[in-house]
Amino acid sequence: MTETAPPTAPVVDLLCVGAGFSGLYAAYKAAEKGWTFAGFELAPDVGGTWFWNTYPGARCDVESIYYSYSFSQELLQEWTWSERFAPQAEILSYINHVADRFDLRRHFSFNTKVTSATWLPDERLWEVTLDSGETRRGRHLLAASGGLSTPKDFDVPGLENFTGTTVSTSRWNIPLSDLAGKRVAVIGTGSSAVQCIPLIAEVAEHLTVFQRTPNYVFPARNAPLSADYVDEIKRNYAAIREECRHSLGGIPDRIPDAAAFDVSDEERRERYERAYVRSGFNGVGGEFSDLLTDERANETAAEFVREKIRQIVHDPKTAAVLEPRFHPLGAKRSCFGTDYYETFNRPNVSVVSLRDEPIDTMTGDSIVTEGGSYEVDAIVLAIGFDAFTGPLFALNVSTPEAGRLQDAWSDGVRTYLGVMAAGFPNFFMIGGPQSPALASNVVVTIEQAVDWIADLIGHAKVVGADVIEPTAEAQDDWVKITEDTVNQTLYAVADSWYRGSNVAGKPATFLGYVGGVGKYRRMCTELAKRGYPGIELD
Ligand code: FAD
Ligand code: N01
Repeated sequence: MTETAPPTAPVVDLLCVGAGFSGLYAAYKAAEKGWTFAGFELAPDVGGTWFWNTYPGARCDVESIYYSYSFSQELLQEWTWSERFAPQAEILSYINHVADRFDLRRHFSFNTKVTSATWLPDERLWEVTLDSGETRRGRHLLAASGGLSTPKDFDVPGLENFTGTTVSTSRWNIPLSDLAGKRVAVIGTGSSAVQCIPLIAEVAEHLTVFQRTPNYVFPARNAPLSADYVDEIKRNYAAIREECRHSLGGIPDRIPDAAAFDVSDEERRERYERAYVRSGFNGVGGEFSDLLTDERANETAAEFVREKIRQIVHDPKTAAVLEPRFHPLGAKRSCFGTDYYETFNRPNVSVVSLRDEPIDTMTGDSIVTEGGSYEVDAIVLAIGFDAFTGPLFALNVSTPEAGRLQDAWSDGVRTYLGVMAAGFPNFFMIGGPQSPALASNVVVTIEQAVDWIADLIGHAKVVGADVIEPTAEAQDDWVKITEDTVNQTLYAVADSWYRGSNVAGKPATFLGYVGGVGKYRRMCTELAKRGYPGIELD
């Protein structure tokens, strides 16, 4: 459905970019409050991440029963997840169901890209320009544009020479059968690659995985959900979701009762074995209290995973290449796969270590590394995203005084609570950089952000203010809190998209708040109760 706005389109309360989990909940909230809302979505339909990422094997790695909205008890009761980790198509069906159930599509213009957003100080309004050239105006601007929605540039040398099939996981547009009987290369070994590699291996004549940094990959242990289990969850859904809201990562906490060296070597090993069977974010990486703060402790868990790889992978040379050695466990996002390491036992699968032989260039039919030449018919790029700032900078958000957001952030991201930015009045980010989104069940972070922003806008209306803007001091304090928090952890020592190091030239800022969604919620709620100190209302 495409809404064409006439030039005289009315000023709305909320302009919103994006129709994924964030934008849809924002539209729901606006309708609940009786506020006018105009949303714009580049894609032809709702879904965001789950519309775009249709590669084979794509599914969530936060359990479905938590990775979904909690704002409606009726919705929780009427939707039934089929698997522990829902596949992409099921999550997309769910999002479509939500859009229909709450009549949210009517608030959005699809196939519509926002190309710029400019603050008009005299009118105290935002004006967005669309790719059609039309403009729309609104009192507040919501960036619901996603943290992982802008694919990273194809920064692989010589790709333009390659004449075979090229497909990226984040914009997958071919049936898997197109790769059947082909010599396929997958470049990258992050979460997307870990999910698609086993399925591509099943159809390809030969699959060569080009790995730069080996990851810690755990068995997802996906399974159908039994009717009894679903009934039990549904009976307790309200309480379970409340627990998620006050947790560390947006899933029920499993608080470790010991540090890694509080227990004997034997007990530690047994506990890792049990955690490995349990899997998930409360698995091996969450077994002891100091795994994300103490390198020696972390190394015990890392070595446990390396041992597993050596047990699973038959060829010792292949196992050695796959063993993660370049960052602590959990410092980059751990991956969850099905038969990932087992796939490297197949006779038609091999791995090339790009640390030993970087890619030099490509020819029409080969990837040429410093160690050799690999003939392939198809290349799958699983190289990730320009996280958080990619989509935000593409919005070209600007004010006459502060200039463009990308200029204000040229030395690194600076936000207030990951929600607002000093110098950019009435501009709000949902699941933005320096919010807990990066290290959480993102839907929990999104719901909290939308609720808090709506309360703040409601408060401003009550006190008769049109303009909401954080002070530079409050923003400095928040940036310091995010830095101090991450610097106490091993997240600080790894190169990853978490800190922008996957994109050439991107300033290094850790892009999340890792103190936990529960603690963050308490801080935000307290600030609201105190009348929003740190935010100027005019
Ligand atoms: P998105 O879903 O990214 O939606 C943003 C939308 O904004 C997109 O549709 C985009 O087209 C649109 N948009 C952006 N810029 C513009 C513009 N200029 N004009 C118009 N439209 C624009 N998180 C978890 O917590 N658990 C998981 O298991 C999990 N799995 C993931 C798996 C994959 C493959 C990926 C890529 C991410 C995963 N995530 C996961 C993170 C996921 O992105 C979030 O959970 C969540 O879907 C984000 O929702 P959103 O609405 O904020 O952003
Ligand atoms: O991307 P990534 P992703 N040449 O950035 C390599 C979520 N997600 O799409 O580590 C060669 O993690 C790069 O190597 P290195 C989740 O939050 C969740 O897989 O930079 N290689 C790395 O191996 C996740 O963290 C799920 O050395 C290049 C890989 O490509 C986030 O999305 C599923 C390269 C990129 O890994 C991103 O995941 C999918 C180059 N030029 C995604 N550039 C779930 O399971 C990059 N690489 C729920």
